[in-house]
Amino acid sequence: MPKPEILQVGPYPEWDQVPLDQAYTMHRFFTTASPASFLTEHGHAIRGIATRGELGAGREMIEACPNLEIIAVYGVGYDTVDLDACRERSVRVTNTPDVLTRDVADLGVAMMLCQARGMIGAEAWVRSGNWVRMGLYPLKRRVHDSKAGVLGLGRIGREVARRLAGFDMKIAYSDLAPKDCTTDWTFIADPVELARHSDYLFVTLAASEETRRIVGREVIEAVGPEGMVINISRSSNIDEAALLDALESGALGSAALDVFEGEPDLNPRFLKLENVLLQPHHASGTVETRKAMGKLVRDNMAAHFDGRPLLTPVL
Ligand code: 8YV
Repeated sequence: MPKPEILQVGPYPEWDQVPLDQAYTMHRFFTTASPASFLTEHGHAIRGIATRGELGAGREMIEACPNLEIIAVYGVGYDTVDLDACRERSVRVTNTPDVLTRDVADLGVAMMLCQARGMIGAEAWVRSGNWVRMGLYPLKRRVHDSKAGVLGLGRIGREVARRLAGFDMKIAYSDLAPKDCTTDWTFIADPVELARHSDYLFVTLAASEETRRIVGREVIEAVGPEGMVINISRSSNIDEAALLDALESGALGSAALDVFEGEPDLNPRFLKLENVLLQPHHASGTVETRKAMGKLVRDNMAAHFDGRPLLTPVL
């Protein structure tokens, strides 16, 4: 039996690449000089697409592979996969939920603490000799006893809230409806109201057309000049132009961001700001979690090609 041919949209670590190369004929799309002519030449042979959360698979790619059966996403987010195109062609889609939840929550909380206490600037204060020359580092804002808003109490939002409760923060959340959770967490349906109520607003929504720019000017300004927005979901959930305006004008106190429009080429306006913590979309980036994500991608693909039920199907 010939090995199934797979279109690989982005690179994987060696520990995933080796077993993938053993089981499949992997076409490294990201190394091709001419993606269009590559798809014309190989598209008909492709039975699977292996992609990453932020890279996805668009309609053009899906339609260029008429014998496509499955798209396996290395990531929990699948907003960059054209699900309509998949449905039209009965293409299965899998993602990697659960295995990354706690790492993403950990980084979100670390980002809040790092930014609130000015840890990046404090490090520079020590290294530059300012501590010796100028004395004590400027005072920063307290985290405990303050109010946290969690926009989207899904798997990741729930783990963020649990951690914040451990920092003695008061928790409120917004979602489509109240969730089954501790009564200490207050449900506030309207995102603007939630923002008004929050010193720290966490954006933990799964991105979709419905959530596009849900954190707009009104929400951002409701967080206010003393508040912070933390985004560990997708940039599309925030109106980035409004966020930049508010950070520049001081209408928003600060932000801590792991995701950006057009990443990794982020808007240069971000680089001039001191009130934003910039992270390179690495919330799931630990060895343990990335190994688990890679295994889940391979297990889903193996299940599909063996005719067994998928482990974590989206479609
Ligand atoms: C990326 C992510 O997939 O889970 C998601 O949705 O965006 C991330 O985990 C990761 O950066 C690997 O590319």
